[in-house]
Amino acid sequence: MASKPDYSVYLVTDSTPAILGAKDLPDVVEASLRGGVTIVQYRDKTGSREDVTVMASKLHRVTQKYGVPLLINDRVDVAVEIGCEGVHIGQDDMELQQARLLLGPGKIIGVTASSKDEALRACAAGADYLGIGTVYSTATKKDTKSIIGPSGVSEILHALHEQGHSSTPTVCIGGVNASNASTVLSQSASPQKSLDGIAVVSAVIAADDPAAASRQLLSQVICAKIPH
Ligand code: TZP
Ligand code: MG
Repeated sequence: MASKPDYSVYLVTDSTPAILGAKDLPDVVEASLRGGVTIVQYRDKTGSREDVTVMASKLHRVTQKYGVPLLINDRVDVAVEIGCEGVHIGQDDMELQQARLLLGPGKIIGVTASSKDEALRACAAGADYLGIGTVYSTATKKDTKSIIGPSGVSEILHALHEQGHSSTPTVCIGGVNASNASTVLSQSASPQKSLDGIAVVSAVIAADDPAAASRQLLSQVICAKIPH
């Protein structure tokens, strides 16, 4: 999987009954991949190391079938153990340089940023992409530090451009779904830099038909990327 990752529709998983329901996570992830999800982050805040490692391996087998990268949230050790494509770390997680050392070369390291400072610091430290948010308040993550709205995303994109980080890919996260994706993408864009994609949890994981939900999101991202 040496080609550049496609961040268009970035699925972040959630294994809690409130969002996943009684469904099987690998089945839901496979359906989302059939629908066109382009990158997957396995996020499990509560599972034991062993359980997370077992699930991560299952998910990796699924994502590999579709040639899509699998990233692990927080747990760099699990990513190292299963040999997946990378990790996503927040502001309170392991330092990026240490994650890079543990993962070795060629792996994807993404960082969450909710402000210009956080975004610029992550880029300076060598982040491969940024997850910008929280855009809208969401029941999926109740401890969000700040709700920045599309205008906050746009300010961060502008700062990235100004500081020479135009080429760092960005997705936004938080409350994004099929009914607001087009608006988020257009309103978040700064004149010189647009988002590369949208990151979603419940819009796909909680959907009755995750494949159809993913397809709908992908078509919105593709439409937003057409110059007009
Ligand atoms: N980080 C910021 S908001 C969020 C994460 C992981 C959850 C987004 O969930 P949803 O269901 O797409 O609003
Ligand atoms: Mg984290």
